[in-house]
Amino acid sequence: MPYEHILTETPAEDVGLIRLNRPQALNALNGPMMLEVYDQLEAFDADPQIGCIVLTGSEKAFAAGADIKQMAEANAVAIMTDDFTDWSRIGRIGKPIIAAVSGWALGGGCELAMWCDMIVASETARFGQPEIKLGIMPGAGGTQRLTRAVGKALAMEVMLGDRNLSAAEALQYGLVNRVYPVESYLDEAIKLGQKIAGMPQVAVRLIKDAVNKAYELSLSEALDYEKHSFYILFGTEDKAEGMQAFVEKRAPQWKNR
Ligand code: CO8
Repeated sequence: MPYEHILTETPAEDVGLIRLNRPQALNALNGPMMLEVYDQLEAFDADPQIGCIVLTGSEKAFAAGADIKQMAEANAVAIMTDDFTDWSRIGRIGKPIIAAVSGWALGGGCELAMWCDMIVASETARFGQPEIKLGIMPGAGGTQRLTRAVGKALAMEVMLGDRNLSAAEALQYGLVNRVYPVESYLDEAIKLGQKIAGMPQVAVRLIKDAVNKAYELSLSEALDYEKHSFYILFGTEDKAEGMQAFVEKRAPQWKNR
């Protein structure tokens, strides 16, 4: 099905790429665009050839936030019932998602990057949550995810004082994984995606899931969750192959089962 607001490709046979594509609005996020993003994330998640997904925008803007022109018309009930507001479909994607961020990642754009599992940034990336200047606040996870990533003091300043973080600051405070020149950040994100896609995929899924549990469960519950996932991997062909390959001093051939 052709999309209107995103572009998709497979730059490597095992990496799926989604590009936000509303350049006239700096990739401002609206309901139809988010539905396309969810649909394509789910399509890549269901595709056995794909091991990792990269979500990107343009060099100028990952996304400059939710579409203010659309939100300007909305009342409380409209915003509550709009497709736009339920981002939980992103949280149900089993494969790792890497955000490749250049330029503006503001408001919902910063939140969308933080829904992803890792962030690779260009040197020009700028992260911020300027919702307060519109009389609102972050609504897609910003108050929680930014705080957990960079700490309370800085998160307060970003959200209350409209302070954007440069790529270097985002790296320093642990919001992003890596920073590259604008010419290479997307290629580097795809290369990281290929590296992950080359790992045994059952373990990849269970590790992603267990790391995310660090945000949702108590430590003892999360440690139990990890242990049970660890036991499950002992029933996989990849566990047998990985250990046999180590003993035989050869590269493993993953079956992803
Ligand atoms: N929404 C709609 N249109 C936008 C947006 C946006 N967020 N950002 C930029 N645009 C449009 C501009 O209106 C302009 O269009 P036009 O040419 O038709 O006037 C075009 O993009 C280019 O923008 P600028 O001319 O402003 O470009 P500049 O380079 O001068 O400035 C900025 C770039 C600084 C990024 C500036 O555009 C800006 O401040 N944008 C708004 C940033 C913002 O406030 N973002 C937060 C929005 S609120 C939000 O994201 C809440 C998320 C809640 C999710 C909740 C789900 C439950």
